[in-house]
Amino acid sequence: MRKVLVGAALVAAMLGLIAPAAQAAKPAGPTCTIAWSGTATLFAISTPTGMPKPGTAQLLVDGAVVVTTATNGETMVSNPYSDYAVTHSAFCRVVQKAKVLFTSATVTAAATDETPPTATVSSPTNGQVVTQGDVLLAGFECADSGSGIAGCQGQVRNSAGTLIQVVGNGEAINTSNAGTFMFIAVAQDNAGNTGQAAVTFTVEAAPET
Ligand SMILES: [Ca+2]
Repeated sequence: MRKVLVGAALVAAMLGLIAPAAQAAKPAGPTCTIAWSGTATLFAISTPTGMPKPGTAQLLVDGAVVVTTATNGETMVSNPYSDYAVTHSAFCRVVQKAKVLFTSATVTAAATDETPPTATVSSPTNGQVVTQGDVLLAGFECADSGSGIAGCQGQVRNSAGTLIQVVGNGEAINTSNAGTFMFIAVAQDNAGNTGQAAVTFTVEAAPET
């Protein structure tokens, strides 16, 4: 009986010792999380909870540190990642005095470009009138801030919309036939998005001699 009491007392004493220790668990260490936005190829780090000072949350893309500054609770976004041809990997980590305290899970994804390219036409000008046989050079260009331009084509279409000539920038537009035409610059980026710009021009019949 005495031993049992001693044992119970010991258990109670142990609980008394253990319980305060469990309640005083270490505060959550610094963490960072990472997400892939998908459309703009952005990575973000958010809320390194309890981040000590001095310390920084770092974002690494394809093994290279691309963001090194963060304060507690700050969201960090990398520069748009421009290589759309490969799958990228990224993770974040919290570093304090050159020691890595926390490393997040790695996220892998392919960059996507959902922004269409732009096209502009400088020649012909909209509404321009030329005479049959005149020299009329095509002037147009395409631009894309995401995956880059894959194609940039000048198209001459008749009033019914039928394609009658494909021309490159600086090349001559066929003016041998009278009529009203559309000139369309068609841009395509490396992600398959397209954009275009169109003008109309008229070829008047040459005066009879
Ligand atoms: Ca684009």
